[in-house]
Amino acid sequence: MGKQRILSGIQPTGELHLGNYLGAIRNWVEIQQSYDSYLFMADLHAITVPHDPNVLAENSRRVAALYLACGIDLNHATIFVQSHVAAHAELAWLFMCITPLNWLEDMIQFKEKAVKQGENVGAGLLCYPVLQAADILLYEPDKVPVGEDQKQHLELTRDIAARLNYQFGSEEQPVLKLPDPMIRKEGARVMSLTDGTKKMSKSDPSDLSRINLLDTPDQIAHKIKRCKTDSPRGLWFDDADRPECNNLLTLYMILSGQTKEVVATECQDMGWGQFKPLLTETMIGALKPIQDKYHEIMDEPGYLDSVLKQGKEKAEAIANPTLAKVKKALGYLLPS
Ligand code: ATP
Ligand code: LTN
Repeated sequence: MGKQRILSGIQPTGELHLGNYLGAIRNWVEIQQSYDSYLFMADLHAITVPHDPNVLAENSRRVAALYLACGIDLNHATIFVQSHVAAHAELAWLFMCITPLNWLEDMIQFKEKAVKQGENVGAGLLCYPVLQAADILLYEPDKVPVGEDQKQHLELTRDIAARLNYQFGSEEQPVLKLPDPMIRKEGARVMSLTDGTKKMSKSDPSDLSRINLLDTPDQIAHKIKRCKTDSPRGLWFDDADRPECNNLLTLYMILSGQTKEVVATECQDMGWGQFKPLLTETMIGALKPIQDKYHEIMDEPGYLDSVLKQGKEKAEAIANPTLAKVKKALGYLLPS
């Protein structure tokens, strides 16, 4: 039996941050030896909110370079651009026609992002999870490693697959395979530096709310100096009244590679004045190898483009047959 397959993606909508790394990419890297991985830049999703056409292409390249810089190994993984594989948009349309509208109106991410858009909510934002379902089901993955915020979208993906199987397949011969989410507890929800109750996010208007993977040591030091803290003396985990404290300790724990018990003991009597420089140093040290590798990759002419060209071909070899299978089940006349 061959290796199990995983699939995941990130939108190239801005700078990748620690939440993307700890919630998603780091997990892909840790498990990659045991799986066949398909990782992409979700650039079709990136235009569901207003976007700047001058930076979209470059953002996709930057995200690809960061995947590699974070340790994704092309011996185990295929990296590609979502819009390079036309099957994503086509399958999304087919799914759109079997997905009840009220399933989409219930999506938390839609509700949150729609509020921010005011009057100008595009239909694409509502249909975002349908496209995501197409991204996933095209590759028939066993697991989909994502951060906690994507749980609901993965449930919807399974619901869409089950509905299609029920309507157009049979119990013995399901058309699509139902994938399992893979959500790691630790780092699955990195919180904003300016509000410990909100997730760290690319789309937060304040850059002070997040640590970007490419932030310079000075920027990191500045952001940690300014991040929100509280007044109790001593630092401890898991106190619902101290979300910022829990978030910063967790970041320190993961980035320093220490256990929770060791960090809890080390920091129990610390004040913020002592802890913040420690966290700053740890973060700068953890990000430096990623940043060095990133610049190396970006400086090598033609390298990234060849990775993405090969990625497109390998992705299409899996995606196109799945699309054809769905079209056949739906009764389409296939080209001869
Ligand atoms: P946006 O703000 O533009 O919606 P985002 O910062 O939430 O973007 P995505 O592209 O939506 O990032 O997410 C990419 C991956 O990173 C997903 O697997 C998601 O679960 C994970 N992720 C995003 N933010 C966090 C976070 N704060 N903590 C843990 N994982 C996260
Ligand atoms: N919606 C995801 C990005 C994404 C994705 C996917 C993740 C688009 N398509 C398929 C996993 C599998 C997000 O993280 N915001």
